[in-house]
Amino acid sequence: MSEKPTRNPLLASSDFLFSLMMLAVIAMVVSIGAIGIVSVAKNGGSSTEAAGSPSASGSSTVEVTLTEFTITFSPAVIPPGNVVFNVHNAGTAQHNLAVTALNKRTPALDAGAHVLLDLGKVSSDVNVLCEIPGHADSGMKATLKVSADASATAPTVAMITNAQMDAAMEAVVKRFPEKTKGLGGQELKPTITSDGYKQFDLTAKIVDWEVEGGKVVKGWAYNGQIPGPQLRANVGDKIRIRLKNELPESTSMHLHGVRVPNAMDGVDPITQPAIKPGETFDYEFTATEVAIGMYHSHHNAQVQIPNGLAGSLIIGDWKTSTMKAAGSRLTDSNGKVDQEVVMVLNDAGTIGLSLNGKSFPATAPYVMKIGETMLVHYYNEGLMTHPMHMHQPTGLIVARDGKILEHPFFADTISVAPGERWSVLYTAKDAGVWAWHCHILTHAETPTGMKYMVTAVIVS
Ligand SMILES: [Cu+2]
Repeated sequence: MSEKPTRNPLLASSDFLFSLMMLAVIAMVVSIGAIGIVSVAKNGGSSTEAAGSPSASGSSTVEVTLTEFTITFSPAVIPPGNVVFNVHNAGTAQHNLAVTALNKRTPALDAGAHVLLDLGKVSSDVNVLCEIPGHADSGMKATLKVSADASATAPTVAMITNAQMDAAMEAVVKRFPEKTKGLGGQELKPTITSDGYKQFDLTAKIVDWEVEGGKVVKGWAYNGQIPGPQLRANVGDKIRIRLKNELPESTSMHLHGVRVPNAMDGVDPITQPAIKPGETFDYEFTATEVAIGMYHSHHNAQVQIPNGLAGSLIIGDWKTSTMKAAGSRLTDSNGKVDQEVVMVLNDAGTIGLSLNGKSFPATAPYVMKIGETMLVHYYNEGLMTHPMHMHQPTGLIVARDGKILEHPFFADTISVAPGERWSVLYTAKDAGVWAWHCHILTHAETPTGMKYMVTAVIVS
């Protein structure tokens, strides 16, 4: 049941002050740590002997990216000296990285894993490979050039032939839309309680979440879904969201963009105590205004939200209000909204770059007929801005953060910053399969094909 201990406002504010003091202490510790790292790097550099090239001294950090089945370096050429590999498995299968001549290797890395591999001092070319059986023969071997006249800005050279690249790109598109286990953002019907509430029961728990085919991560989910279930209500409804915490750590839930009493704002330890593992908390309020609301964690949120603890709470009839706001601007439309879609953007945590918890080719395609209009609510639950671009048709932006714009405007690329919601009407005009993606290119494309924040609109 609901936990609503009487709060001493003084105690609450002293808790708050204590939190601020702790933040200041943490900030100091972090900056001291950073100074330590810088001095270590300098020491490492000063011990380098670069025969014949007194200027080519120092430490090199090389980004090493593993995919199926290539290994790429950035930079591709380095000067002699101490070398640290920052190894990232950007593929979907397990890989490792080995420098057999130096007897150095990483453990087998799951998809998405990052690990540092310190090679020590290096004076000649470094041969690397993946030791997972069959992977080196499929292309996962490469050579890092070590040259006294290397510049730190040497461009990345992809260790992949043009034919391999084309084949990989075609293969990934053929997988779309890839079937994966788990579908986020499904509408959750409320229970009508005897005391007149629309009650939504949510349980926060860590689950196995398949981001794309074969890539299963530990997702932090509401009711096993990423994003969490879609909650819908009307102005005037009494709403109760009963949150049970089955996570290994405390949580709380903020109702972002929804007008609620302060005690229901979900910001522990200010407006409520943290919901500890095993505990349940009731968020109760009467919906007084329409909203394109988010519900998401407000506790260790930089981890809990990107890992999956976020969903949508929509109050009101947005199909009608947005079409009214469009006025006569959508000249090719049949005059009504045919489908309403929430698209949750994410870029961090265990889920990573994704649309509604999935990475291309496992993202969901959308289907429209010419003359139909789709209302899209973009939600950004990530850590960076994403310029979302549908190849066609041009979008009419009608609302921001659940407020109808006085002057809706057309745009084909709409930047959605963290925390923002933008509501956009798209009327289908031309048949075809139209790409729809984030326009930060590294969020949409790789040397082995389209990936991450990409889907398509199929118009007929
Ligand atoms: Cu992006």
